[in-house]
This record gives sequence, structure tokens and C-alpha cells, in this order.
Amino acid sequence: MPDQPAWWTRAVVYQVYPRSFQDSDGDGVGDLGGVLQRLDHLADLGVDVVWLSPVYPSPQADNGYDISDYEGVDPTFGSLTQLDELIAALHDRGMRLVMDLVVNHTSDEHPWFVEARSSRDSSTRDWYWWRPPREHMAAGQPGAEPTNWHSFFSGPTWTLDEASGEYYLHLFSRKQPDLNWENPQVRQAVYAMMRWWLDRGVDGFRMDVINMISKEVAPDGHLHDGPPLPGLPYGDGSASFLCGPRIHEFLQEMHREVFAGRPDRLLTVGEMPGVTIEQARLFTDPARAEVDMVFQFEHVGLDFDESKWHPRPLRMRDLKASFGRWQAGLADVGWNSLYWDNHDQPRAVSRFGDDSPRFRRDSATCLATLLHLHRGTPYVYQGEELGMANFPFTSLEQFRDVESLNHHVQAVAHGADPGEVLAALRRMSRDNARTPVQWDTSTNAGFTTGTPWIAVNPDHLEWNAEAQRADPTSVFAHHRRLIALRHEDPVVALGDFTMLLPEHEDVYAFTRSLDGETLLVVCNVSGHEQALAELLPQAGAAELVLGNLPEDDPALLRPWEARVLRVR
Ligand code: ISL
Repeated sequence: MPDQPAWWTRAVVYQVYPRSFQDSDGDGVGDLGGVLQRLDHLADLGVDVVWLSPVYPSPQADNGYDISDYEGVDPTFGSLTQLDELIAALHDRGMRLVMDLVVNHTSDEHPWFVEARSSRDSSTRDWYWWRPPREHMAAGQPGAEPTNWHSFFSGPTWTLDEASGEYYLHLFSRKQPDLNWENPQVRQAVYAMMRWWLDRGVDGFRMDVINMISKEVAPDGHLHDGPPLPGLPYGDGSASFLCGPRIHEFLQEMHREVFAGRPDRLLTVGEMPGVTIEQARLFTDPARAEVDMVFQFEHVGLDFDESKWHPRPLRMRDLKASFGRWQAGLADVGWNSLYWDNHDQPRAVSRFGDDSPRFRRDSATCLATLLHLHRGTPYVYQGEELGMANFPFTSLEQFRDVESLNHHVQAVAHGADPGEVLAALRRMSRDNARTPVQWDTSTNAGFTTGTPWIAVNPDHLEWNAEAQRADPTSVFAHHRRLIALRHEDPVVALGDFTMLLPEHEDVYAFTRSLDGETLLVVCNVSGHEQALAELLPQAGAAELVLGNLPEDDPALLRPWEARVLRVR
């Protein structure tokens, strides 16, 4: 680490998913005008950084993660002028703006791809991955795809371009063709675009699936099949594209070309599904100049059986082991993001907490305490600070997400029971995180005066920002205290981490220590009382710094009670 700890060790990031944050023009879709109207909410919460999910021009096949112009704003979301206003308004309030950088793929409607597709000799043909059908097979025949890889959004990762008889690669939907980072022109075009945004005043990037940009290619240009997936005619190609052979070279080059010599107020976050701790250390070792922190997925996969669509209850021991390994693995080098929720995950209070009326507030605040007291940079996803919960989906028509809809088609085509598929979607769909932010009790929760693009959760009458801002015991108020604590107490930002009671299923406890100061964090992650004095006698003499329930018997932890204690 450099002499001074980086500013982002003390920072908290707030993710805005603009489509669902606040609509300002009544078209039912959130927009930049809406974000500008709600800056007081963010300032009151005390967050340091706003990560804005994509607002670029896009056909919206994946809600903006399919970009057709990297240097503009989609009219649905507003204008570049409003984005400039947002940068200025956030800076005025001491906050920074981090943009989403989606450069593993573009939209198929991006001019680069339109040109690439126009002929085999087009000037940008090699900017994407084109391959002929599998040997001895006819183009378009099932199984003729160049590799057997299964797309993140169901089906094959290859789509045939009839005109040229070649397939193009898309790890995500067919409307998201993968860029070929082997081609130096692609890399330079991306770096130029990134510089353009930094020159405009943005403070960094959250880099979408950035560990997928380097693919393993055989010397003859072939890509390799992956091991077959149970019950599907596809294989798992991830060994060929997760942290591929040139990934560190690419990120170091990006750093040199884009970030070197810029002020250190910038933030770079690498979203990296499947990254290992060993790889994460390399990516975030400051001496290597790649990215500031990783955003990894191990803990949000612990409740999957064979896939996210076959969820099982989370075992607390597994979560402790995972978090503990990451804390230890990045203790001396590197940095991690801390999150429960984002726009791709079901709501944490429904998934890891208990969203029944009795425990919703207490479990939401308990989970928040547990997370924010770890070492790393905490992320609050819009609505998480209000304890927003999963949506009570009852029919397929209520879903909007391409991942959910494609999964339904594929699973049913392969013989799954539609009722069971719907039940899995209800639990795991990304749309759970994408319902509008609940601002107040008015129609559509104050999100829009029009018809919202996805239904508002009916529970907004009780769970909304207006009510919580007035209530010192609310989930919102608790988040505000947690964020303030990280700002004030260097132990929270930088202290060493030690896991306690690693095998205990119901009590999650750890210490953080720095320069002779120790914080003891104890969280009852169950609906039953726990005998704290017996489990952790040292808690008895400790001073309460912050708790999520009114002070009571120090020897007991009530259901979902969380305490941060100072041990002298
Ligand atoms: O949500 C997922 C599947 O359940 C993940 O695989 C997710 O697609 C992965 O974490 C990458 O996410 C990012 O890239 C995607 C986009 O759809 C997500 O919204 C984005 O966060 C493709 O750009």
C-alpha cells in the first residue's frame, strides 16, 4: 500500500439503476432528471460515490448493458447536458460519479458491429469474434456453433450471420456481440472513449465483466469447447474466457493509456464473476496498476445448487468461510467490494434476511451492519437502504429481464415444469432488484406520474423513503449511521479482520483491530435469541458503539440483533 491509505477505503458507493430510480418526465422510465431531483436523498445518506448503471444510447435489450454509442446519453434517460449537470451537482455536494463501462461487448446496433457485419472484408470485421461453423457441419444446423458454450442468458453463445455464413460470439444475449480485445484498434478505441469521459469530469468506472475480455485462443484461431452442462446441449466455456491469458496485460495497458498521471480521486472497480482470490490480489495490487478493487461473486453463489435457478438456503458457515477467505486473502495486498445487492441480485432482505413483517426491519439492519463492518468498500444498491424486498411475482407477464425470459423459454423447452420455473424466477430473477424505488405512499410510490415500465411493489405503502427519513429507527437511518461510522473510525476502514465462531450457524461475529483499538461485531443472523455472554464473554465489558435495536440485556442477542462494540 502507498503511504496514505486510498480515499476509497473510507468510502461508500451507492448504485443508481437509472431506469428504476426516479422518472422526471412521466414516461414510466427513470431518467437523469429524476436522479437530479433526488440528490438530497443521497447526500442525507452520506454516500461518497454514485455508480450510475448505463445511460448510453442503447436498444435496451439488456437495460442499457447493450450500448450502441459510448459517447452519448439515450433520450430515454435525458441528455449529455443533464449528465454534465449531474457531475457538477454531485461534485458540489462532495460526491463523485462513477460510470458503468461495458466493453466486453457492444450492442449489435453499435456502428462498429453494423459495419463488421456488413461483409467479411469490412474494416471492423475483426473487432468482433467471427468463426465458421464447426467442421463438417452446415451453418445453422443445431450443434454447428463454433464452440459448445452456454450463454449467460440461455442458449448458445453464437449466432449465425446468414449473409456471411459465419457465427459471431456473444457471451450474453445475441444483441450483445463480444468485442475482440486481441485487436489493438479495439483497445485504442475503448481507451479514447474512457479518456473522453474522464475529461468530461467523471470520476472513474465500474467495469462490467471486465475479467471476460481476454479469451483463450489456440494458435490456429480455434476456441475450445467446455465441459458439458447437465441437462443441456451446451458446455461451460468459462475456462476459456474468465481471466484469460492476456487479461492482466490488457488492464495494465488500459491503466497506462487512460489513468496514469490522472488525479488519485478516480475509482476503478472491476466486476469479475468467477475471479479467484489469488487473481483478485493480482488485479488490485497497487504496484501492478490494474484496478483499485474487484467486485466478486463468491458469496452470492453460495445459495445455488446446480445453478442460480435451483436455489437452496444459505448455510451461514459457508458465508463465513467465503467472507473469511476473502478478508484474509486481501489482508495485506489488494481490495474488495462489499455488497449484498445490485441490479443482478434478488433483494438481500428476502434472500439472506427475513422479510416477514416481524423481522424485516431488524434483519435488513443486521445484514447491513455485518456487511459494512468488514474490510473493503461497501456498496448500497438503490432501495437497499430502505429495506426493499423481492416483488410478489405471480405470472410470467410481470417479468421484463432478458435473462429471466430466456431462461423460462429454455427451461420449459427442455421439459421443466412451468410452475417450478416461475417459482425459481420469483425467488432469483434480477427483476426483484429492478422494481422502482419506493419514495412515498403516493401512486407508483412517487417514482412516476405515468405507467411504470415494471410494477411498483405494493408494499411501498409501508416501506418508503419518506416514512423512513422521519424515523430514527429506520433501515435508512441505520445505513446513515453505518456510513458515518466508516467515515469517522479508521478501524472500520483499515483494521485487521479476525473471524470468530466460524462454525456457528446463527451468530456471525468478528473483530477489527488497528493500532491497539478493537471493534467486536456480533450479529444474530437468526430469528432466535442467542446467549452472547456464553458464546463471547469478552462482549460483556465492551462499550456499545452502534446497534440496530434499543439497548437491553447485554448478555443476550435478540433475533437479528447486531452490535458493534469497542473492546478496551
Ligand atoms: O446476473 C447474472 C446471472 O445471473 C450474472 O451472470 C451477470 O450477468 C454477470 O454478473 C454480469 O453482469 C453484468 O454484465 C451483464 C449485465 O446483464 C449485467 O446487468 C451486468 O451487471 C452483461 O453486460
